[in-house]
Parts: sequence; structure tokens; C-alpha cells
Amino acid sequence: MSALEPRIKAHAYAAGFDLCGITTLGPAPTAAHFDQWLARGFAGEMYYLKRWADRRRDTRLPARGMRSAVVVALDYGGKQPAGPIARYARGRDYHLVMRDALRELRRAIARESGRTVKMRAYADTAPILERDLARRAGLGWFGKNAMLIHPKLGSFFLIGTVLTDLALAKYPDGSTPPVTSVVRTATFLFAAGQETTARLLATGLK
Ligand code: B12
Repeated sequence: MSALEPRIKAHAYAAGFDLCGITTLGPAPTAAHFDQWLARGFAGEMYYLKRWADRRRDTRLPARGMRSAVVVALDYGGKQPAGPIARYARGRDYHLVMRDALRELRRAIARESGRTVKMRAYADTAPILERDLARRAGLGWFGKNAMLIHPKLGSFFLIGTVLTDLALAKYPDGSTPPVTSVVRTATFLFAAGQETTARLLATGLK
């Protein structure tokens, strides 16, 4: 039988996700940036960000016994025109959409692994630096506006995570994008035909 990782990725696409990557857990490489952000008071009244700050610095801490993360992206209307309502808020509550699709993915992972698997699924609901984890899983890199950007999908996508006690290997292998590179982001967006976004980024460089 083929390795578990590509089969999990195939199930993520079947569940409706647009990207999927798998990574191991550990200290968040951008934890220091998060600390500076907090210290400068940028969390404002979002007290929960400070309260669970320790857990956000290391993805092994939010749920005990977990070893790997299956990280997915769900496009929330990147091709739709701009309008008075933000794209992510136009349809059904995205937390519910994500919850249902993540549930389907969890069932598939349980079936595929053939043993009892410990899993927790989150989208915006756990003390995790989700963009950091998604970059580790190869889903993109940070744009100038902090968004995680993928060369083909752009940035209009939500991030979801299934933490599991399965010892999965990083998949696809060797695919961690650089922490941040506006120049590369603009270049890749041009290559992907997203010229307007790329030009805006390039303008920000001046
Ligand atoms: C609090 C929060 C907000 C707050 C504060 C925004 C902010 N920038 O933090 C508000 C309500 C304003 C907000 C708005 C939005 N949010 Co929000 N939000 C979050 C939440 C819950 C926590 C984010 C957090 O920890 N912020 C602290 C800062 C320090 O972290 P960060 O912004 O994630 O930045 C990281 C990287 O980008 C990187 N980084 C950023 N800048 C730099 C610079 C340098 C030099 C380096 C080295 C690294 C670096 O390091 C940071 C730490 O890992 C996450 C879910 C989660 N648990 O992660 C969703 C999340 C980030 N939001 C999301 C979305 C979709 C949005 C909106 C687009 C919604 C909308 N249309 O209004 C906007 C985008 C605003 C923006 N440009 O960030 C998505 C992002 C998906 C993506 N493709 O990136 C997330 C991941 C939710 C999800 N599960 O999908 N959000």
C-alpha cells in the first residue's frame, strides 16, 4: 500500500479543500515576531491572543500527544469581484463550512490509518499561529500584509488544521517556503497571472 501522506492529501481535496500540506509539530519559527506584535500592543482588546500566548509559540502545546499537522486551505471566493461585503463573509459562516469539511477529512484519516487515531480539528478556534503552521506545511509564505499567499491561489483562503498523533512525514517533502519575501511574492504572483495584486505589492516596496 502507498504511503499515508499522499492518500491523506487526496482525501483533503475530495473533502473540498484547495491546498493541503503535512508537517511535524514544534516551536513556531515566527514566535518572536508574535511576541513583538503583542509587546507593541497590537492585540488591542483581543485578550485571548495574550492569554494563550505560550501555546501559540509551540504547536505541540494546544493538544497533548499530537505529533503532526495536516494543514488545509479553503478558497473563500478569490475570483469573486470586490464589493461592499468582504468575500469571506458572503456565504455560510466559514467556521461551519470548515468544521464540516474538516470532519470529513478526519473520518478519512481514521479510515486510512486503520487504527484509533487521536485528532483535533481547528479553523480559527485554537491557540495556534495558523499562518506560521501553514507555511511550515508548504502552503505559501507571508505577504507584506501578513497574509499567507500561495503562488496560484493568491491569499483569499482560510486555513484549517487537523492535529493528529500519527507520526506523519512532511509532505510534500522539502517544500517550506521562505519566511517572508515580498519580492518573491510579487514575482510569483506575476507568474501566476495575478498582476494587480503583484503590482500593489511591488508599489509597497517603494
Ligand atoms: C486575530 C486575527 C485577526 C485580527 C488581527 C489581524 C492580524 N494580522 O493579526 C483581525 C480581526 C484584524 C483579522 C483580520 C483578518 N483576518 Co484574521 N485572524 C486572526 C487570528 C485569530 C490570529 C492572528 C494572530 O495570531 N495575529 C498575530 C500576528 C503576529 O500573527 P499573524 O498576523 O498571523 O502573522 C504571522 C505571519 O504572517 C508572520 N508575519 C507577519 N508579519 C511578519 C513580518 C516579519 C518580518 C516576519 C518575520 C513574519 C511576519 O508571523 C506572524 C506570526 O506567525 C488568525 C487565526 C489564527 N489562530 O492564527 C486569523 C487569520 C489570520 N485571519 C484570517 C483572515 C482570512 C483574515 C481577514 C482576511 C478577514 C477579512 N477579510 O477581514 C483579515 C486580514 C487582515 C490581515 N491583513 O491580517 C485567516 C488568514 C488566512 C491567510 N490566507 O493568511 C486566519 C489564519 C484565520 C483562518 N483560520 O483562516 N484577523
